[in-house]
Amino acid sequence: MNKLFRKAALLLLALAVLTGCGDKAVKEQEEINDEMTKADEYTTVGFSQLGAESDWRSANTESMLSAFTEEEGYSLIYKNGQQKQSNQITAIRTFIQQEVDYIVLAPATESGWETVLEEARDAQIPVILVDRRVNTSDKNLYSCWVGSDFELEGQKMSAWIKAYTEMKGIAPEDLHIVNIQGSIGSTAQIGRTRGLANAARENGWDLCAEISGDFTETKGREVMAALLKRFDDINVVYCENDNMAIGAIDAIESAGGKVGSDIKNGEVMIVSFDGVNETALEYARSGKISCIAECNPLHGPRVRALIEALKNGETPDKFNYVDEEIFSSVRGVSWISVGNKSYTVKTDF
Ligand code: GYE
Repeated sequence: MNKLFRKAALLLLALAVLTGCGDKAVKEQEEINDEMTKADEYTTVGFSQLGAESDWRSANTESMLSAFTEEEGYSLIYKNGQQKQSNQITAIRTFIQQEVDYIVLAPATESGWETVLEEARDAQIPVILVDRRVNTSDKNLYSCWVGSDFELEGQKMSAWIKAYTEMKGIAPEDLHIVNIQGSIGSTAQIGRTRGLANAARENGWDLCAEISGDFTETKGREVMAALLKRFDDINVVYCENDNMAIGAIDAIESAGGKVGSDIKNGEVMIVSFDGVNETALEYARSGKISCIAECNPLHGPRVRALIEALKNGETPDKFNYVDEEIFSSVRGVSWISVGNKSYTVKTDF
């Protein structure tokens, strides 16, 4: 039905254009023809990406763009929210007007989505969440979600810090940790922050500061420089993504400090999340970054599989978690455990 209306509207537009003249009219006519063919032949998906703040995000966008191709039977409308929820809300409203078949949302923060998701539901367009989540009280405002267990990532990292420092005989109260957080209110920040904060409380670590670096290298550098002025005993920097870790390392080195895992001899230990950026992986191989908790960005085919399931009338699982690893080239900790599960620390990455 929706498609019929759209076709009628497009035909009316086509008539209007045909009564015009010149190159512009011809071009517009071509675009309309194109849109009509696509609406008929392909499954249309509107994808609201939150921004382009990190290498993780670029890899995620790339994965989505290459999963939803015309060869696969899809016409993807991609909108970059430029880190602003208001842009994402506008994008979703545009998708609703365009009568897309599915909406995929990678939300910037968890709150503030009720109204627009209700609008999508009223228009009977299923919404699939990818990466971060929304915290609507009505979970039926979206069909399903796929992404990482961010708190588990934080717990794994904390378990690694605990195992490593215990092995080195460093007393818990001698760990002076700062957390350079991701964008406040995003699921990735909330989970990773909670993982560390709980571990700090349980182990008696000194968590000196938690401050956001918005997941960007520039802010990571700025925030670290400011922290170095405020505290003179920081020996662990927990960066909630690799881009901020790169910035923080730069700030520490520029201030004359040395990064590495030799805390007892004055090195500042850097740990981070993602494992996507090549420089960060190189730093992890050479020891500038002591440990990285992997966060997998390749969700395109996973989201496509969820949409395929919905198209076939199936009900996919509501929450779909991806498996992730932990990388470190620092010797001595070959596995860690969280709850009753253990994870091998990958040294070859
Ligand atoms: O870790 C970070 C990005 O939400 C998992 O967002 C994502 C996070 C990722 O900017 O690099």
